[in-house]
Amino acid sequence: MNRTTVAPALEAGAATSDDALWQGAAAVLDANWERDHTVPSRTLYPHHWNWDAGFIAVGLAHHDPARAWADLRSLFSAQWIDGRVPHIVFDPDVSERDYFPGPAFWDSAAMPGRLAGLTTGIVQPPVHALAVVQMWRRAPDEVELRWLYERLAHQQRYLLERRNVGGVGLASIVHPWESGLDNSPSWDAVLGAIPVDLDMMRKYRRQDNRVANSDHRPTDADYARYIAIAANYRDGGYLDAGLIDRHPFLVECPGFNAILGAAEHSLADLAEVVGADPAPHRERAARVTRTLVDELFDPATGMFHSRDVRTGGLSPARCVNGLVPLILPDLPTEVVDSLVAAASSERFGIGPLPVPSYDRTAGDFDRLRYWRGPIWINVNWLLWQGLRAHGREREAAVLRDAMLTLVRRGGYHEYFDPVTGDGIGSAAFSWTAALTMDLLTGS
Ligand code: 9WN
Repeated sequence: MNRTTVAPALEAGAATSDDALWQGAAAVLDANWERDHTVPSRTLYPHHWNWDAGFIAVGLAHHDPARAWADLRSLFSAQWIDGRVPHIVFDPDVSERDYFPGPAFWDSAAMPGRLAGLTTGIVQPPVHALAVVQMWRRAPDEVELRWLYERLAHQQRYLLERRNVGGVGLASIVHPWESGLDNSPSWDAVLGAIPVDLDMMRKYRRQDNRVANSDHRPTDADYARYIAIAANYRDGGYLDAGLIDRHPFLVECPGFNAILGAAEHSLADLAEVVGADPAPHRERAARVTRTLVDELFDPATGMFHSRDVRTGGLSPARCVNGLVPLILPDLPTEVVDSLVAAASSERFGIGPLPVPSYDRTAGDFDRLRYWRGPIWINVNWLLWQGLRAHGREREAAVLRDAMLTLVRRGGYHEYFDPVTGDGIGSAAFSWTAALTMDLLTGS
């Protein structure tokens, strides 16, 4: 891509002051607040989403800390008995027609493992402990921290034990939605082996394509597979025992597992505050880091790749989740160097734009379709955290400027065109607003 073509366009919004940017972000978070939680966007996502809540809490910690604590309390109130935190907690006041697949499809009310609320039965990356460390630093609330600490630790146990499907000590995701990177090329090889039943989609009505541009969203074939995989997990009672023999999608995602490892580091810090033993958290964190490097790092590409647990094969695709392990503080220096080199190369290129979700040089790089090219602020924020954790201040500063420039010009969009920097998707997206606040404070 010709970098010089994007720069003039990006300058167009340079006049927006930091103060105005902050106020705009606060307005998005206020408008998206609903009783006891924040919705990701009023148009497309009218419920309470799992990893969104973590990123949103980072921003709320600056803007309205009581709401940050309340948002996570409400999410974790829907934690299942086994420790899983559902990827969506449905708002009972929102019509079934407003989001598909909704509560009727997931049928969680019939599941003995569910404690409260109408939810899905799948999870998302456990970013919440990272957020709680920041909330504690800015607005400590001991009662809330103690309540959350137990539940955060329970979430970790669920993921590290019950989801250790491959047996090496990494968590498997059982659905692309669990990664948060729904239609990333990371899953193409695994999904390609699952038959598509487009007839099944006739039974259902996709709501996303009515609200959003269908050129941006996953295709119908992708969606048919998503529904089939979710139905298979649901029909097995959302149980994890024996998945290897009966479930078609089992993947070790480097982004998901890096967040899982980073969460153990955060829990070690929080354990010290609540008087628990931090050592087991640090040991688990070190184990996840080691295993990730041993199992999912490919020295030939210099980055991490997802693995199909059923075949043992690594995905050849170079996707942004392969850079996310940078957030692990105990990553070996040569791996850090290699990830920073990959993130700075023409494939991803930090600055003048942030990092796209997929290798720019790949033949199937797609500027518009969700996680197959566009820029997302949440994963870039994770990379920013990682760069700073490893003392890569110069790259961190460039990335921070690139993110702020994008939002200053395009608004608090859900994602951004990786060529022009234009904002696309929902225009008032909560995590973009929340993380903008964090970037503005620079801490
Ligand atoms: C399915 C809410 C969620 C994010 C995901 C993003 C998108 C949902 C969808 O929106 O996924 O969970 O309907 O496409 O990919 O990361 O959590 O913002």
